[in-house]
Amino acid sequence: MISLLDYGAGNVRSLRNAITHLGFELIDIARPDDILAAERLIFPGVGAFGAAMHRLQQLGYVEPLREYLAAGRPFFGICIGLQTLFEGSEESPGVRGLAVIPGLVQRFPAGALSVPHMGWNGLRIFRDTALLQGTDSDKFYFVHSYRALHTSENTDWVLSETDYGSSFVSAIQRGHVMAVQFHPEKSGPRGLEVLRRFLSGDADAASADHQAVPRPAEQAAMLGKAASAPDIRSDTPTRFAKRIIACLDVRTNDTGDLVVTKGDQYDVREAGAVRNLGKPVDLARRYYQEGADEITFLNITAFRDFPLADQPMLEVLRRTSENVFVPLTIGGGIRAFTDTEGRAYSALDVAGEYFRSGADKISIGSDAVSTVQQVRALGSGDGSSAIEQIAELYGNQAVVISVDPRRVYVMSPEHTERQVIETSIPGPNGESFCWFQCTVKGGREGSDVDAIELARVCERLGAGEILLNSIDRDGTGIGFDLELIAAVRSAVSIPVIASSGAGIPRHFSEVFERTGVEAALAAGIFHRREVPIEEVKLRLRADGIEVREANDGG
Ligand code: 1PR
Repeated sequence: MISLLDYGAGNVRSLRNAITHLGFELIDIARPDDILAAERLIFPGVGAFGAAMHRLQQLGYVEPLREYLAAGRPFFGICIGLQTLFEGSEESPGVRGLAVIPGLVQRFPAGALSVPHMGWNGLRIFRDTALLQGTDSDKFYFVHSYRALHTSENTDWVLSETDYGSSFVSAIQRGHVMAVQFHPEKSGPRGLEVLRRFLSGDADAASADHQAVPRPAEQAAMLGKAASAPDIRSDTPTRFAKRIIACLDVRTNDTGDLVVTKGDQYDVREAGAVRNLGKPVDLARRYYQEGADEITFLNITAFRDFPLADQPMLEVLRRTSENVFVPLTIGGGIRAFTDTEGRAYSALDVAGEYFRSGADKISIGSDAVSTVQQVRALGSGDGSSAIEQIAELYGNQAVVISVDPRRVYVMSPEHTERQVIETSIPGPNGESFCWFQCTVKGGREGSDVDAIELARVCERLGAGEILLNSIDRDGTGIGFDLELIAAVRSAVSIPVIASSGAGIPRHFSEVFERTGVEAALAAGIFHRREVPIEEVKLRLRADGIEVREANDGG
């Protein structure tokens, strides 16, 4: 029996699904006594370090947890569940962690690499353990802005490090107490196997220097003692992979079925009818098996109706998360709403329902444009926007901004106040300058906001990633709009997903080589089976671009 310590923030549904999928039964910790009564305890920390510790304090869980850990009983922490084992974190100064492991968790420094560290990376394994045995060449899904560092004082705990700029602690184990910075429940079959080893007890006794967690006195002594040399297995740096994302534009067709559709420059109708390219749950499952690193659903007509009334869409998410174990993003209609009976819902209510149904990230389109217009008028954010509220509660990494820009050509930069680029693709009247106008409601309306301003402001408000479409390129198959993508990529330090226009595998290499984006997304070529995901990854690998093995799907 597995006990789950879920304090109700973020998407724990995937972890529940993963545990059930692996054939284990699960009970929830509902009161402090349940912790000491647990046989095996799993702690998927979610959200910010301080919020997690406050919640544990409020619930009276801190002392029983410390006691459980001090007794060296089976424990598995995930992400913040690893970080809270340390003494504290720069994320929440003054908040004490569980302090089982010496050291402070620190933010990734600003620099060439985007923060959060979001995507698939490897493990450099230090000790021979059953938990991570044979995973040297595998990749796992990480998403975090803070990380624990390996020091001489905590070296006895460190199982593996991962490199992102510099190296950080990606897994720890001492006796039956273990934790990982990555998300095994989002890391495909390889991640599920790591989870299974904990759940089954196979990982318990396998550490070469298998020891119980030290009692506080021993711990104090240990803090002062010289570090023992780690049993280093490899000194090859781990390599962060570029992500390939399959996107499913979903809407109800004219006969009332929820279908995956695909537009040409956002027009999804052919001979008057909505194109039907398949069923959302089946297609998502297929892309998981074919090696997609992430799946995105866009509810493309959600701007018309109240999205929480759209139960089939929520059902799609619930069913997909039962057997798709890579990150899921959902977009469409995330904004405040008043229903026909006058009941008001906040964007947080809408997002919360998506997270509870299995989404790891939500994507905000039209509402981001009005937010930027408001911020312009006010001079700064006032905490009331969907972006700020969702990022505050669920973390920046959970908020993606979906941008739907189209080119607006001008004769010279003086002809507009927007951020203009000089373009190598001249306009209809020979113009050699353009700006990228953000549209709303699925490209139906323009705005006075340009894509660069939008990306910058949303990053400031707390967004964790930009999904950058292009109406000009959508469905054309002629390649990504490299000028647009390079301009937005260089304007922000959060990850950017290039989208729209992929036609052949080489387009993916090109967008990574020429713009430095972290991920590339495609729809049409995958839906029509013109280019399998595996072929894209083979091309990328041949061009020297790091990717996760395409056949890792399960
Ligand atoms: O504005 O918050 O309700 O969100 C609506 C979301 O729906 C936005 O993310 C918007 O991009 C999306 N959307 C709205 N209408 C359409 C449409 O196509 N009529 N789809 C639409 C956007 C673009 C990509 C597409 C890529 C790759 N689709 O998702 O998958 O362009 O396509 P390709 O590889 O075939 O070229 P809100």
